[in-house]
Amino acid sequence: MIDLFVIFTRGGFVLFYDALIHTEGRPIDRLIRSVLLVDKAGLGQLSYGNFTVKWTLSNQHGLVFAVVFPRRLPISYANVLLEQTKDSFCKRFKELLQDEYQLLTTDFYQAFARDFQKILRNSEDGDLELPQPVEEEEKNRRGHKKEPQNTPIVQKQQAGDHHTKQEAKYQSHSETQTQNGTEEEDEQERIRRNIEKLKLKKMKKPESKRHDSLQTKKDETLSTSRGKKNTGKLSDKLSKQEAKALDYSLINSNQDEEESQVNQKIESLRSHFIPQVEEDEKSNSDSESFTEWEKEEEEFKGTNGTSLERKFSGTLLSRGVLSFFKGLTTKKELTKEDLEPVLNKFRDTLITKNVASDIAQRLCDSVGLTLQGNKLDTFGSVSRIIRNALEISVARMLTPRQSDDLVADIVNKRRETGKPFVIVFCGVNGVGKSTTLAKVCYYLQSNDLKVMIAACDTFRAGAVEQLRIHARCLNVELFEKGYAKDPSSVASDAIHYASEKNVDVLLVDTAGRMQDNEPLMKALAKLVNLNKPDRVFFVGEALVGNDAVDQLLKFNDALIDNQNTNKPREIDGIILTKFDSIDDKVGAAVSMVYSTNIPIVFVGVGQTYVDLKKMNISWFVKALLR
Ligand SMILES: Nc1nc2c(ncn2[C@@H]2O[C@H](COP(=O)(O)OP(=O)(O)O)[C@@H](O)[C@H]2O)c(=O)[nH]1
Ligand SMILES: [Mg+2]
Repeated sequence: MIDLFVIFTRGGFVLFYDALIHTEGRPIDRLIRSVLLVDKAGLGQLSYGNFTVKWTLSNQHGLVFAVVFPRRLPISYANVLLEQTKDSFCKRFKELLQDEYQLLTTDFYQAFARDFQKILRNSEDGDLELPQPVEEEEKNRRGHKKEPQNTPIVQKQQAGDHHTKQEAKYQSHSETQTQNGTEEEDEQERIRRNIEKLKLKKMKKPESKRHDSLQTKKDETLSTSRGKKNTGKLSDKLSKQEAKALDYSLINSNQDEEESQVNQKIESLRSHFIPQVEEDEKSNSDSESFTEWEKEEEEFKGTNGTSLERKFSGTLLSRGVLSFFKGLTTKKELTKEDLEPVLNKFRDTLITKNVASDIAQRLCDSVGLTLQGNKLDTFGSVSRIIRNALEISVARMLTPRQSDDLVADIVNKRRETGKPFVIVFCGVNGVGKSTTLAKVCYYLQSNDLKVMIAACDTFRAGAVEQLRIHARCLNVELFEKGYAKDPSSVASDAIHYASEKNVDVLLVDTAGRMQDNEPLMKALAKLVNLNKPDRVFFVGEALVGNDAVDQLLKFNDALIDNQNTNKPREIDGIILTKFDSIDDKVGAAVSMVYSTNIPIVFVGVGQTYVDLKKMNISWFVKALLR
């Protein structure tokens, strides 16, 4: 028995609707958001909550036909029902479907309702299909966990509002800043008193003495120069410097002399992490780092198709994958058979770039569905249409939802609640969590935000010391309680302390853990559950290929499974590190986004603080389709 059948245009205009029950959780919204808007129509089916949705498309008329049924009671005739309904609907309204949807009045609706009931009864009696295997259902479930929010029509309106809201946020941020400026002295005094109190408290514990020295360079201004990469091997130098700088005996023997030695070491480390540039190179390198990437991202924000098409109709893809499609005829509607050989080549290319083979197949199915049924000669040259379809598909896959404006969100929260914005970094050992946290700190400082770091990797020896060095190089305060403490309570104390100190953003470092280490995953879920951070970022290595996909899926699942709530927090964003060493093998990144719908927020491209980039779609598209 079906719960719902709906026919709607790709623009979100509902043409026919037959509902037997109220489908809790709005599975059709889910279909639109998680599948159609991100070009995953090739999936054909998704399971969400208690429901399964199956669909078919009419590319010729730009229509979607979808049926919803209970997940636990799969119907075997869904495909027959969909295809027969599509056939009947398109035949009956052939003329009107050319361009006049609005003429589909109640009469048409009622006439079709009778047809539909007939098709439904026949399909139920026919019982022609085999149910889908359980594993497939489960796979679909894992790939689609985000909550639906609204229909495409509503989404368009929201996208329009977005810009003005952002402007308002920034405006009010600068107002807050000016106001803060006048209260600066009081604030400094309060900070000084708090530090004194904290010092007294910490004196009782020998290991916490280092924490105090953080304040000694408080008034030093942080160099914000960016640009030229330091090509020297940082990791070697770092470990030696680290070892010396972290020698506690230095501090206890002769305070003043040792303090100045430590400061010198920190100075030299700082110059590694924040490479200096010549004055005349500064302006160029500034625009090269964050702003250029942001500009490109901005162009992608208008996902109504036009800006994407304009962007891609030009220079990209004159060779590579596009050349596979050269032989396609222009005179008739493209069929599955026409497309099959070229899509097979496309799939093989994707696999060579580390896209998991099942995902490569699904991407090809999506592209195929977009092209199938189109008469290419009516729109322009074959190559242009195909190029656009490919590029738009890939771009949509990599932007599963509107990416965040992190800085604006931070400013907004500060303005509305006065509380610090909390970001938790998690991931497997050695992937670059702490380094990435330091890079994000530098990025946020460059945006005039006051940042604090919380050392919640209370597990791995040296983790707190490593963060101390970063904190000193970045000239930010580190909240730490040493080792063997419960990380969730350290985070909770850090949040209170950051609130007191009027911090804008608190960055929480966590211990690395393998995705299948249950106790450690439980501890992470506890930290998230208890502290309700504003963002949970998963840090993964681009280098490890498809293992990163497995890590991400398991982290996300473990996070959900270990929270005792109906609305569990999930991973909000991915930061992919070591992108500087993967050439064009960007497939793992694509697979990660495709299988989870979680966006890539930043990519790490080196070991210094300036080596952090926002997700650059056009770079991905080029690498993937080269
Ligand atoms: N080449 C390169 N190395 C990186 C990048 N991010 C981090 N690393 C290096 O990876 C190593 C491990 O980083 P760390 O932050 O300690 O990892 P954690 O154990 O996850 O906290 C360090 O040597 C970092 O310098 C990156 O984007 N590119
Ligand atoms: Mg670490």
